[in-house]
Amino acid sequence: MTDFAIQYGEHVLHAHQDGKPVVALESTIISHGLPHPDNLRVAREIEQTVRDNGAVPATIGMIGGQVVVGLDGDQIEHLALAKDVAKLSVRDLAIAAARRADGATTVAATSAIAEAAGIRVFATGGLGGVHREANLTFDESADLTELARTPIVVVCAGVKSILDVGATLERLETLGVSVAGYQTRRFPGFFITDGGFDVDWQLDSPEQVADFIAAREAQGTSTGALVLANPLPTGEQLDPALHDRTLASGLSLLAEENVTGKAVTPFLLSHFHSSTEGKSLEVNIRIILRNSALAARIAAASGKGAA
Ligand code: PSU
Ligand code: MN
Repeated sequence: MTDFAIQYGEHVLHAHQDGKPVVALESTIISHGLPHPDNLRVAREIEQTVRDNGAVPATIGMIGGQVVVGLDGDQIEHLALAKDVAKLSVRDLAIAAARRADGATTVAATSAIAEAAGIRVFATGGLGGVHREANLTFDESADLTELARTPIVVVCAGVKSILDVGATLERLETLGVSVAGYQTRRFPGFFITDGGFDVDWQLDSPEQVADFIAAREAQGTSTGALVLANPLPTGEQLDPALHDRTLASGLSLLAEENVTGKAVTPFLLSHFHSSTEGKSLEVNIRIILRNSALAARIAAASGKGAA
């Protein structure tokens, strides 16, 4: 009989024992969000950035049906380079385990696993959300519903601009997910600094975010996550005109090639990376590294990265 319980990497076990802060990291970004071979290099840089900012990285994924919190170097390399890595949302986790699959976890699955592992802070690039024309396709990422029931802090650059940002913000409100800008009231659009919408709250320091975590626990009134939106400085964003052109061509290709379901996000990201001559990739990498650094500082400030 296989033991399906969550396995922990040694560095994460040690962090738990020593009471060191831990930051959860997802693996879908690595296997499906970034092109080979940059993805492996970036996965390592993300972990190093977390360490440089005072926390222990726990990259989460599935190896041979086993959920691992704190993949080791070889396991990360495997998920980055292997061809048959499944994209796992929460609903896929147990099926993939039964199939002894290798899989990369989305924001939804990573959040659920991190919460089960007592990790309070999670860094990613951009959330999934409500897709454009979702009124016809019903395509809304399970990231949103999972964040409604998982008390974790997700540091991200808003939602990907390939989505309907306004509709996603509305859904986050309905679902009771807390949303705050980091040092801003403008909600970012991932590749671009300003996604076109205000948010109600702004948090200004890792200590303020740590206070949010303490207050939510003390109040006991919310089961939802905090989406902490950390925009790129305008000088580092993807040129908005290039962004809009690329998005338009990506959306028509999507329709032409009839891409649907969980293939949509990887398809559009890869279209961006190939048709901007690597510019969007550079921006994507900067986003992830900045979010990882901030998440590490939050985990350190809260002293509750590991419960
Ligand atoms: N953000 C990125 N790159 C990605 C993703 C987000 O910068 O690859 C992934 C995340 O894992 C997110 C998922 O949870 O895309 C959302 O996919 P979907 O829209 O199919 O739920
Ligand atoms: Mn979807």
